[in-house]
Amino acid sequence: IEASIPEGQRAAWRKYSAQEFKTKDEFDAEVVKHIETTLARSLFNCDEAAAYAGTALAFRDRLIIEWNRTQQQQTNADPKRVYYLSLEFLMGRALDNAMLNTGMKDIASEGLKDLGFRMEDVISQERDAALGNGGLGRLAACFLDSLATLNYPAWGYALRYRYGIFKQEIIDGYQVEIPDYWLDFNPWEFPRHDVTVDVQFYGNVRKYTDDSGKQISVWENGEIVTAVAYDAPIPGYGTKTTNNLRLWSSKASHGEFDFTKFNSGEYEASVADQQRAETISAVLYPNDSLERGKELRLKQQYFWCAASLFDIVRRFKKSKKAWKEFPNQVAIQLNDTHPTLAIPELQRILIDQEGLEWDEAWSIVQKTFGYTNHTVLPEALEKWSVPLIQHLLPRHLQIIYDINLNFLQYVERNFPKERDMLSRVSIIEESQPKMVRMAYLAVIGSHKVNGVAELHSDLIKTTIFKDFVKIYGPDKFTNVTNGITPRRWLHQANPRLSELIASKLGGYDFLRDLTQLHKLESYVDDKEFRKEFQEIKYANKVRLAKYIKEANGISVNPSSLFDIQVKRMHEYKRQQLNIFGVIHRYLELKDMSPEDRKKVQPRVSIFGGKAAPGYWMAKTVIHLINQVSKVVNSDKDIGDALKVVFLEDYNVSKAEMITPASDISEHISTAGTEASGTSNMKFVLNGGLIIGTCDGANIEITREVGEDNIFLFGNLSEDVEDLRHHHFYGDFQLDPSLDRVFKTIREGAFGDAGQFSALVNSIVDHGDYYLVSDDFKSYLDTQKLIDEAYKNQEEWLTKTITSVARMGFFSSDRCIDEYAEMIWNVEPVKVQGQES
Ligand code: GL4
Repeated sequence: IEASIPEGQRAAWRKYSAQEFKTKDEFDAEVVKHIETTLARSLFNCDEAAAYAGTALAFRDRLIIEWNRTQQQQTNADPKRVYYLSLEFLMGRALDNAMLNTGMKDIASEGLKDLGFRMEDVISQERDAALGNGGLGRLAACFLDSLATLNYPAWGYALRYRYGIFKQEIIDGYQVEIPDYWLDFNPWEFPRHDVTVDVQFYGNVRKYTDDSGKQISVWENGEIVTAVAYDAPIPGYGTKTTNNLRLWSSKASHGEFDFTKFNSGEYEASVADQQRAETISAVLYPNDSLERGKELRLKQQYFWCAASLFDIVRRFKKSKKAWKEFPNQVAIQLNDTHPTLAIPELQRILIDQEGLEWDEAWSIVQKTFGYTNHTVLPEALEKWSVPLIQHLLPRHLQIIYDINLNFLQYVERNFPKERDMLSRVSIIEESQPKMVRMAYLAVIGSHKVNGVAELHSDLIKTTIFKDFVKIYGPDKFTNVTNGITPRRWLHQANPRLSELIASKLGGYDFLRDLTQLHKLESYVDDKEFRKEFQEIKYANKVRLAKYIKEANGISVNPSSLFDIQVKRMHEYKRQQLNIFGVIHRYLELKDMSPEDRKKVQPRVSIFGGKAAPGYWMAKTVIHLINQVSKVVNSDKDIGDALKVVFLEDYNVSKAEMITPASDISEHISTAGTEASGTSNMKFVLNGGLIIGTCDGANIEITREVGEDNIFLFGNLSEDVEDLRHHHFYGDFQLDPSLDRVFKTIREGAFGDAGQFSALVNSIVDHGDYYLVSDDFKSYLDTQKLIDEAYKNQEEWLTKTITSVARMGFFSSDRCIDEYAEMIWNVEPVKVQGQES
């Protein structure tokens, strides 16, 4: 029964309906009220943490008013909605974003001043919402910002992990992982204890034939875990739309604990059941681009898919439309293969619960889903063992087998001469044990498949999905090059630059249409503009230098060239290439006379990033960087000519401080391995240049900014296979500079050489899979060019300004509009400010 107040009693509601604060005084009143009541504190014990909490609660109230209004108006309009299913949303902090997106930051700053607090101090109290690993999770967060800003009716669905990505500490040069329990105080979520879904696991399938002769399957005797919804409001920038991110939390289906067991004295057993249920949403798996096939991970995936689909179907059913309308009301985007179980789950709902015929149901499923592939790395392609799925999800396994059977029959009919194609494209890999290939299931169950940058989208068509292009034709496969939200990555991270741009472009419209940046090109020769632009970069470097001093105790000169590589630690991203280059630079400096040393371009090499806890090689690279840092920074001969810094615990809020401070950033993956990269876009948008390989979005960045404004180097992706082949047959010569670097490491210049032998040997003896040696010379040559180019500060400045002006393409708004048009077929819904 819909609970609704009868017309006669609505007057009081309208009169007292919650209002957003509009003035500084109203804001202060809200903050003080929350501090004194919600938080039970007072002006006698209000610290910065309490000021943050009060401010956050004031904004939370504001967002929820807009959220309610948005949901109500979207429900009335009943448009097609987008559901973005992602196991990761790397949101970072919410307060600054909420203040900027609602346009209330200035008012809040003034208000906080009245109450005795500084805005920066208050903002920095917030912990990051770190429900993601790296680029894939951050992309999902940028997409939510764009979806709301562009007024698309869209929901994100994910898990409410109790522990997000671990906190990284560096102890004696080694990474140590600390749990990230982030829910202590989280004002941004709304528990919806009334929105729950019971999710089943295990059990068996009973089949019978009903009176009409129809085969019925019943999945029964399973174990039930309850999903509870927690909602986080997502405000758009400069719009009334506030969308929803729904996070599911798991709990035992019978509530707190089992009273029957409890009363009969089995205390431990009753509590154990409860804990086992809660474990499902307890922790984010900390691997980026790596799948490890753990049962709990599969449970997470199904739990989240089942709860989300139940919710989506429930919403659809309220409209009482026919099932064939489902794909006209619902678009579901699969962020990588992690939510692929949603495909057999929707098929199961339609045939087992709603009584549709297989073919009708399957046609609905295919029209509903779109699948985004984010990597071609083989170790990241998800496969689940058949026995595991059989055990955990017996009905889904049957459905997967039926999907596969229909598909293979289709292939056989259409390609009768290509018998060996059948085993290649089968969803089931005939290994021991058999495995379910999730990417194939995702391709078969979706109407569109996209990669995330042009090169990557081409590569998936010629490698992992080659046969599927033949089967379905090329139109099923498309490209949507990634983007970033300019709200967080320019306006919030670099307020001075944003303000300078606004002053020239006549306001902040460019934040909603980033292509307007092109108008900045006419200021490239404007003396005042150039000076201001350069001063902003310098100030951002000073800010980072100050942080480095506080965090690492290292003094760096802000006039040095800041060279930054911050991202997840991974062999394919080649932080090892960077640090070997740093060692080479160090050796060259040592060779020089003190006079010559004074002539070189001083440089600060800055690293940051987490390694997956089980990724030993990545951890070794972190250790090497820290050892090199120790040696170089304390070498009296070197001074300011070279400093090496490893920044601990790289995360979204740190990225906001680091990104605007680069002169050069490194995006140096082995060609063909980085699907897109997104920090490359952030750095250029903030007036830094790139050293990079011809990989991922670097290629499109080059197309936009021009070849003269980027430092590309290294082998091309089409040559990678050949080069690997040569290594395999020992048919290669180690570059002499790299040889010398290795010799220095082996001699113990950076501590016990044994620690680094596997790293060195992977290149010298074990095939150099990531082609570090092949690209080393070209990398060093390009770094030389950079040193030279940086000496001409005027030309450098021209390059950076020109590049910023040409970055309009890389807004995630452009990306979302492409998805909306090519894949989802959805339209924006304009939300009105006042309730009608
Ligand atoms: C990634 C890619 O590695 C990265 O290049 C891309 O930018 C990102 C978003 O599309 O997705 N894929 C995986 S897996 N992790 C990523 O960060």
